[in-house]
Amino acid sequence: MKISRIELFKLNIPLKVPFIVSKNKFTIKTAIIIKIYSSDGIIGWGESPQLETPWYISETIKSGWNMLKDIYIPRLLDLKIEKPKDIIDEFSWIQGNQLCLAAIDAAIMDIFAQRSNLPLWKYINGEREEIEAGASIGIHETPEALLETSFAKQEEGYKRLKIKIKPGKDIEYIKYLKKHLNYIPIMIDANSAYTLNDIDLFKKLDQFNLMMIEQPLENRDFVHHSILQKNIETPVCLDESIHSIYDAETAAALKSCKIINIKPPRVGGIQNTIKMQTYLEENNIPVWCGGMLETGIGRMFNMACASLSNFSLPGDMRPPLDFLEMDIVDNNFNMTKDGTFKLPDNPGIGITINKKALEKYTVDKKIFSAY
Ligand code: OSB
Ligand code: MG
Repeated sequence: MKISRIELFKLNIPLKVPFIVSKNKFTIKTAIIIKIYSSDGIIGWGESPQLETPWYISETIKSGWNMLKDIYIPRLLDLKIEKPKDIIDEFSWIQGNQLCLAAIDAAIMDIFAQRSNLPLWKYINGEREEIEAGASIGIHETPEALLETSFAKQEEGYKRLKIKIKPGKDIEYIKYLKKHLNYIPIMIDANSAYTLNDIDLFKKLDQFNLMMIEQPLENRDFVHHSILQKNIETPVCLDESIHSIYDAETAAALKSCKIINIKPPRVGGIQNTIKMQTYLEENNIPVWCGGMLETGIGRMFNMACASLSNFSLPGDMRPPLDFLEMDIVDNNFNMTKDGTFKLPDNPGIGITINKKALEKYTVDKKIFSAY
């Protein structure tokens, strides 16, 4: 198979309400959407959920656009693709830029699943048709405001809440939530806002029986995370620290965490996700699927990955219309009252693009042709 045409769309979609985390405030969702046409007439879609600034990962919407345009796409148009792994091998010399690779990997996997006439989750040997949903909740002005949002999410049926924290908006907020929300499991996410000097705070948080603490310390700081994990009961979960299988191996060897959040884009796509989740399963580290406020395209790929065997904890799965002004797909991500989503049965990733919405939110577009 060769690729005959590629279209890139740079998107800006306003969020319904700002999403605030320790190091950033989101008001718009940025992303690069890729549409790949195979020489045998199949179309695959992918999303690169690039952020505006490099606070979470070193890539940005601008760097991603340039990398795709100048480095990835010219090579892709020259490539003969027999199997999905050819993509991984072709780009294995590139450092970083996993979000770019993830979009290409997604579109290629979409094409190969369609060629096999299988829904993507079955094509990758996913084991569950129903995905358990958790909600990620941003930092609020007051504990009362946080409770109001959290209560609403609990009532919608989510399986767990992930509460963003930062210094000064941590233990008091969690204490207040735990007092008023007594049955939904709660975890917290610090996005690297703390250091080992805060170890007493983390010891105190043990009393709340949190499901886990996500990325308390600096990105790449495997040693300090390991010291922290030895000193607290609550499982540490790594997010930003894990970019590749080598990072997962480091975390396992140093016992830096007990759980890992795999975001398929952050690790370079579905094929790398499969490899990582299997390695972690063999090492008794369960995983769950994180999100980057994706559109329906990226969200559907995440859900397909969440069907894999080691994704045994609820992931960040708020449906796109819960946070985006409008989605660019027509699929309704209808969550059941008990907090699950059913994966689609149609071949490939199973989305229907809303062309009008895609056009409306596109701020830049580029077309590449092989001939
Ligand atoms: O730390 O998990 C994070 C969004 C962008 C970047 C980092 C993170 C997040 C989220 C959003 O928490 C979760 C979601 O997509 O629902
Ligand atoms: Mg996180």
